[in-house]
Amino acid sequence: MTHFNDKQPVTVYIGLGSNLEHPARQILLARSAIAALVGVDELAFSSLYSSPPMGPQDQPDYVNAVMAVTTRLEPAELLRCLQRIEREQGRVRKEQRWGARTLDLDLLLYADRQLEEPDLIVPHPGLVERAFVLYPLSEIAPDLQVPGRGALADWLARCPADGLRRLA
Ligand code: ROI
Repeated sequence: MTHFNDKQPVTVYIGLGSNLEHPARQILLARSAIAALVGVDELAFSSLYSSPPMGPQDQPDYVNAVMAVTTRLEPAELLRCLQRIEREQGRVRKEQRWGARTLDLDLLLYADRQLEEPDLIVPHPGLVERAFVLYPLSEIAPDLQVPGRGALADWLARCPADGLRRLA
């Protein structure tokens, strides 16, 4: 069953990351899969960025990007769709915390909502601290206010690029 809001579509930001099985290809495949979801429309897509791994260093560099969509899906339902896309692209949950993965899709922001469900915290807790999220997000939404956390631009100004590189 698909649950649509009765209201106007809302804007949502999704973080994409991959460091296995041709990461850039994984990110672009995921972009198409998200844009093809019923009740979801793509608004913007950042450049692709290469970033050194946060967490264990014995894994390849990541490719990261951020996508903006409008949707009528409720947060929990959008999350389920994103998790299905992760699985379809071969995501296997491994033993190691913060290990390599073919695809990671994070629900970063959902309209101006703040959610604290067991399986879904929005805004995403890492958003304001991670260069690989802040830089691509700022590229497509420079004037964003992060609910409960203030202006995105202020977080960006305090965040070193940390080896992040925008890919051609
Ligand atoms: N590191 C980088 N650079 N990019 C990611 O997307 C990313 N995702 C993760 C962990 C393992 C924490 N490290 C990451 O989940």
